[in-house]
Amino acid sequence: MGICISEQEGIVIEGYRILLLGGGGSGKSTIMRQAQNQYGGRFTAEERALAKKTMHQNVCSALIVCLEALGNEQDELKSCNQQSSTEDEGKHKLEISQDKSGQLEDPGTPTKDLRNEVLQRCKTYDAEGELSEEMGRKIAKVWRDRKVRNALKRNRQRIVENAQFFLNKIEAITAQGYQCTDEDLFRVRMRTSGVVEKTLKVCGKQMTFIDVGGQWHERASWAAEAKRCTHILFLTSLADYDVSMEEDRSMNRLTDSLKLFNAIANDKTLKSLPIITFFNKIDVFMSKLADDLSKSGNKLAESQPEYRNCESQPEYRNCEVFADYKGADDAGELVDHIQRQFISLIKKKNLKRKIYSHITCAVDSENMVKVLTSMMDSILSDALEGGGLVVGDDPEEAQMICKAIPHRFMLSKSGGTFVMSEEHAKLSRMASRQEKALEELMSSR
Ligand SMILES: Nc1nc2c(ncn2[C@@H]2O[C@H](COP(=O)(O)OP(=O)(O)O)[C@@H](O)[C@H]2O)c(=O)[nH]1
Ligand SMILES: [Mg+2]
Repeated sequence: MGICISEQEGIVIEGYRILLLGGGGSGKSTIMRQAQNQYGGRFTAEERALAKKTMHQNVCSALIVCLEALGNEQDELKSCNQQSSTEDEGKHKLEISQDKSGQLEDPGTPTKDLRNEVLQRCKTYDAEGELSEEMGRKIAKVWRDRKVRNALKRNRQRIVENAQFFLNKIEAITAQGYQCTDEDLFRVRMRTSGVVEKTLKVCGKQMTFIDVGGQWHERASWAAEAKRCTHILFLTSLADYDVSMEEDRSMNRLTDSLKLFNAIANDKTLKSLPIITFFNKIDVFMSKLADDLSKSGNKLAESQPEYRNCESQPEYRNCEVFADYKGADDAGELVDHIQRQFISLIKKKNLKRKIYSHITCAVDSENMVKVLTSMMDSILSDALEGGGLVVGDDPEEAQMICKAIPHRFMLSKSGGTFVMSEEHAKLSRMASRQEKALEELMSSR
């Protein structure tokens, strides 16, 4: 297929044009980089050099939040600990006072002076600079401090997800001559402004990915871009259930994403465009949830004494998306619920459109190879008829899991790909149709 005629306004579109939509930080640019890596060439030296500086900047922003918060958090902990038993009280008070005076708590724990020095350097970091090897060593020392790590954990809503990944190898990434790896490029947070296009050749076909900024002020340009596209790739971060919007702190990011999806999926002018949805950041979701569940109730106290008496319900229950949720504190059920909330928004009259859905981890190349291959096959084959059909990459396995747990939405163990089906009998027909379609596709290549 060389030319597509858009049904909207008779606009002639060359090849396939996939518009990436979703809130800021949902993973659009990362998916684009994964597609580039899979179907385009290797990342250039310039891209790697830019990523290195941005990586250092990510580290600095994370440390600013975490080191500044450390003092405040210790005050909060103090009041929390005041309610604890007399025996514990003494112990925790001692810990706090030792830290406040800047004394060494354990051998190897950095002094307050070193933390301040690192904080000052982070505050003066500018986009043109790089962190020196010496500063890398100092940061490493600060990062080894359990208090600093805990502060990062507690403030993760305000810190880019992968800061921890970079901090864990801070000495390597600040070493002279360090070259960014592919994984660094997937994990670095670079904010997109305006519209970025990348045209790749997939099985001899031209595929253009259009990446746009996800912040509110950037969204005005989306409608114009959508008119020139053949597919929408919508991204939601599963991990956003406890994160608020930068633009409006009272708005939860997952709720905003749901509203955005509603507007896009039911927009009259876009109704002919198939939608591919990626429920992304499954890795962050899983680790956040595990933390969230262990903190709530009293379970937490065993492993983290500072939370003793800080009893609370799991954070996800405060998110509007879970307002009617009656299920268990179970990752599979929760992800299932999120997907239902999104897919059920598609109005009946729009159900004829094709919807493809995947659970993804955009920083995991292995997962992305599978998901992107499946997505490209779906786009290229165009042979899968029937409204609301969602295709996984491993029908046999999905079938098996569906039989075992008769949910409407199923998570495939292999690639994290989602298969949607009313019941497994239908899924089985669907799977054999898919296999046939893929066979035809392969033989026509
Ligand atoms: N751990 C993890 N990080 C992710 C995932 N997807 C994206 N990220 C990170 O989230 C940050 C924001 O991603 P980005 O693609 O820039 O979001 P965009 O604003 O939608 O373009 C980057 O640091 C990415 O590396 C994921 O599935 N897992
Ligand atoms: Mg972006």
